[in-house]
Amino acid sequence: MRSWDIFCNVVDNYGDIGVSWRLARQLAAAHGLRVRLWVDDLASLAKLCPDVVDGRDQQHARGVDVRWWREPFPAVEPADVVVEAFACNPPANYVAAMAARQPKPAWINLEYLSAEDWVRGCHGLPSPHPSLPLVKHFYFPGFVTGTGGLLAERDLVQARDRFQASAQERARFWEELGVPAPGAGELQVSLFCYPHAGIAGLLQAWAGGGSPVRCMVPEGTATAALAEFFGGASLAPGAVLRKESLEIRVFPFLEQDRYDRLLWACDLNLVRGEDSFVRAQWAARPLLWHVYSQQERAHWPKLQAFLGLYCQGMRPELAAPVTAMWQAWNQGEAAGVESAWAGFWAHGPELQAHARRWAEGLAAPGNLANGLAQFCENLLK
Ligand code: TRH
Repeated sequence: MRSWDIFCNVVDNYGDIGVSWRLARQLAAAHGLRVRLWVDDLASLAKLCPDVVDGRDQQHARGVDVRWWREPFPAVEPADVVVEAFACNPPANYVAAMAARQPKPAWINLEYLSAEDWVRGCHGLPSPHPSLPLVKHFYFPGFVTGTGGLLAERDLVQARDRFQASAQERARFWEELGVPAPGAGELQVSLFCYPHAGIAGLLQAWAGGGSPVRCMVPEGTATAALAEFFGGASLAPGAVLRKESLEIRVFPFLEQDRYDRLLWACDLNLVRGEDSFVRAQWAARPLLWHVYSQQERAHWPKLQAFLGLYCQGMRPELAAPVTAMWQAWNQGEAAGVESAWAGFWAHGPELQAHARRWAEGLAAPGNLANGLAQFCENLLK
């Protein structure tokens, strides 16, 4: 049985550990691999998986050997395959042990997701170490053939379809969350985004729109905008805030699989970064993406590249309001967001049909964990 070491340095937020945790679980569950996940911030992982206890050097969770990555890094035998998530640089003594090992491990840098064209040209490329007899390979997730594809549990599509088709499963989900099931005709939204002024525009559009909107917000999200809109009301988990046709429900950060189900249960998901963005696409429901902002607007081409793919084959009358809404949301100005909303959601049913078709195409470039496991097997031959 092959052994894998995955290294994850939590830079900020939950995306780095969100992706690493998903990959680790999938490799262990679907491929029967021995997976060690080295993470330098166990508290972040504990948010996604409450079984994990902060401050423990070693523990097992969901089939994964979870290790606290801290200095001095222990002298351990490197695994057959070493994955560094997002160029996080494994510790120097570990890399030296990789160079001394026979046979040498397969070494992968798992990169960030982007729909940009250049990704295909860089996926799988080798990068020899400047001084050690080691070669690292770049592995890029992506939406198109020629990239590494997306992470997805083997039964994801079946589980999602079952959930979405079963009133009973959905009712149980809401009950476990301690939230009443959505009322008839109520638009059910989840909101996970970075702080920005545009949120106020959406709250205004929902409150004044005349038809009921229930918005589920994880604790700690959009706090400034919510506090201002609701006049300093409590935003603790469990809080319910109401204004005209809008109801906000603040929920405690959910365990990762449960959050996935929330996305399946909503009519529209506002997501951000990388992992929730991908999961909202797998949910086969309309989405609105808040891209992780980078210096010199380096994130804008990422947004445009994804929109280009997502809108392919859409009627221009649909592509225009989708593009307008996504751009307004990412520009983050309240007035622009508020005025884009009505035009966007007027196409709700068509957006739903498109989201379903889009989700059906997501498997085309192949499952990331499967492809990565095969890629590494080939390197180890
Ligand atoms: O937290 P993020 O903003 O992460 C970001 C991005 O990945 C960004 O690209 C990266 O550069 C930066 O981190 C460092 O958004 P993301 O990627 O969606 O990660 C959130 C994770 O949290 C995802 O795995 C879903 C999970 N999650 C839960 O498990 N429960 C919850 O209740 C919520 C709201 C999220």
